[in-house]
Amino acid sequence: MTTLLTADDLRQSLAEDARTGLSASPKWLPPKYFYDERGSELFEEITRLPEYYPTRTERALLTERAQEIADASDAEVLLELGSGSSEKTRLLLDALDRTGRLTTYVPVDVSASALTQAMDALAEERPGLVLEGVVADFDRHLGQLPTPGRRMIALLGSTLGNYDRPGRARFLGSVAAAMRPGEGLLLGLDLVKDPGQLVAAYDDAAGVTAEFNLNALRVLNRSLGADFDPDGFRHLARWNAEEERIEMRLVAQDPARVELSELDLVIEFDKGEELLTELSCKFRRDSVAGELEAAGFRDLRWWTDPDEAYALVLAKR
Ligand code: AVJ
Repeated sequence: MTTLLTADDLRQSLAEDARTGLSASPKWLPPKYFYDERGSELFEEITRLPEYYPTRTERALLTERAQEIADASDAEVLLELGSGSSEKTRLLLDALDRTGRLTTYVPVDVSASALTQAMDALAEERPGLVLEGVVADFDRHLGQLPTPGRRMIALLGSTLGNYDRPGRARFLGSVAAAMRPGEGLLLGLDLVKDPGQLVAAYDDAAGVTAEFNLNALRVLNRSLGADFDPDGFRHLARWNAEEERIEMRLVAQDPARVELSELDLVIEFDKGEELLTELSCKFRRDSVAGELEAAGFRDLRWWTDPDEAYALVLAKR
């Protein structure tokens, strides 16, 4: 396993982002710090909720289309950004295996523990597969990722939706810059649909998403010596129709004063003040095609389920 991002680097970038975001108005935090051990568990739980259709829709699509995707990609290497538990990856690995060209799987994640777990399981299941895990932050290390053959780079789970439009242009531009001609980018994307269904997916009846959102405060408490009282905040998921995205926030139930001892920072919340913790942008075929082409991708292929809830897109560099 290669480490481009140590636990200390991650803490350092959390410190910088928390200082910037919590001092801003309105206040915000980037979602990548949700995924500590508890956060990753809660996210896995979210993917099994009845309201949260993206994971199971993506899995069904992959089950049906993995072979077409693998054939079209012509890849020798699957590099997966934000691989997490590498659960859906197996469908792609099986299909790539059947092309006879697959040699290597490169899972990339900010969580060393998630990577180790996923790689241990895969090593056992697939003795012939070379595993080159990389602990990295794909906002920083795209240019340093391994190229042990022609790659298909996968970003599944609609993770691209965490970026706003300018963020996506920057991200897709860096991905394109890190790729060789003929390599493929596979994106899983959640599509624009009925707002009621979208809000339900981010505000489930069992309250798991609320716990996931509030866990961000626990991460700050532990990593930065903060003293947030999670009980003093409420989970909010709102559909922003203009920007076509779900916005997750935490709302202060009362005025609050929070000390972040390791940042030497005190922040104040008014009653009702909101902290933006996550954007989850939803996509349309035409705008995705435009954004990919603008970033330097070509030969787009698009697969969707019968309800057009979710899409897989393969683009070539
Ligand atoms: C992993 C970022 C794609 O936006 O749907 C799920 C995270 N947040 N429920 C998403 C998430 C709340 C998820 N992504």
